[in-house]
Amino acid sequence: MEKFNVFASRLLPKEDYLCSGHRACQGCAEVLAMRLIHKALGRNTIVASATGCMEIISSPFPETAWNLPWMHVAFENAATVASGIESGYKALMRKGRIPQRKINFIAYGGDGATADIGLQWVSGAMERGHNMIYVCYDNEAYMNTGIQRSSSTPFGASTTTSPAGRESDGQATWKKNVTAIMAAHDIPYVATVNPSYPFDLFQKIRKAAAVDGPAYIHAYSCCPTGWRMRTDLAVQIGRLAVETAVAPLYEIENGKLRITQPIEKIRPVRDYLKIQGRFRHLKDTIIDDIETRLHQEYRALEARQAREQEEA
Ligand SMILES: Cc1ncc(C[n+]2csc(CCOP(=O)(O)OP(=O)(O)O)c2C)c(N)n1
Ligand SMILES: [Mg+2]
Repeated sequence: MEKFNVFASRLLPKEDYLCSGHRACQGCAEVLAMRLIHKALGRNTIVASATGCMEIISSPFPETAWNLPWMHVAFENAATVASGIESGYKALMRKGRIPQRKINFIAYGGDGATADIGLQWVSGAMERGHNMIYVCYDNEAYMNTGIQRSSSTPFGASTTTSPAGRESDGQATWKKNVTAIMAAHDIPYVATVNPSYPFDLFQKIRKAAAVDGPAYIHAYSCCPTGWRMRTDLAVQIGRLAVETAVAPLYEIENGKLRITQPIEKIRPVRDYLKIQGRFRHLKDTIIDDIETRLHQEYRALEARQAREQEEA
């Protein structure tokens, strides 16, 4: 994609199921990811959405931006509701009350809903083997309630509950690896996606919909409001996140890991951090620690991929 001048909107389906007129902030990558996901899934889709930015901006009563069956559920249990809808449809089809057909059952949660408050519910739905997709929109904080830190907030980021100042360098813990936790459930498909790589995203969502059983998708999504960055850099920062190994793109299909956007030479993480106000306070020594850790994590992904290719 670097080498070609691709106009993505010509190559992707025209239909939109999340329509214009919603109230997302300028430069919101979450809403872009969501729109692309629904282009990939098509019409036969039912959505259960946890509370969070994506629910708030798309369904202010009495309006809705959804052109699909869509249900707002409590913060923690979108996965449970989607799994119940899936089971209900399965029973109705088995009893011949409705015709057999392929329906995509999707649950959405932000990083707060997924990594913290709904973690056990997502785990339960994945473990029970429902034929559904759970998508976590990771904007790395509780954004719609005012930028509070979550366990998915990266080390060093300043948020309203991990503020940088004289006594603190921002978030003091390393980002929880929810993708790895979900992969540990041994489900058929797990992948990371990023709306700055629309074709990669598109293919992964199609795969997630095609597998028989649960799929987990972790969508890296920048939030210019919470990350204190320029809104016109939203797509660029997604590419920087991949090139600096902040958010590598990979999939784990039936237990086998494949890096879908391999990095030849990892870019300095400073290129990524310096355009975000939430990292403005970071000293060089802390940036070096962050970089060391990111490189270790990326090398571990490469090593796993190589080991599994050898075993195959
Ligand atoms: C049990 C419960 N606790 C807290 C809230 C208040 N609340 C609603 S949305 C939200 C933040 C959501 O954060 P996240 O899941 O990361 O989604 P984002 O807004 O960042 O997209 C909070 C704390 C709630 N609705 N229910
Ligand atoms: Mg969030």
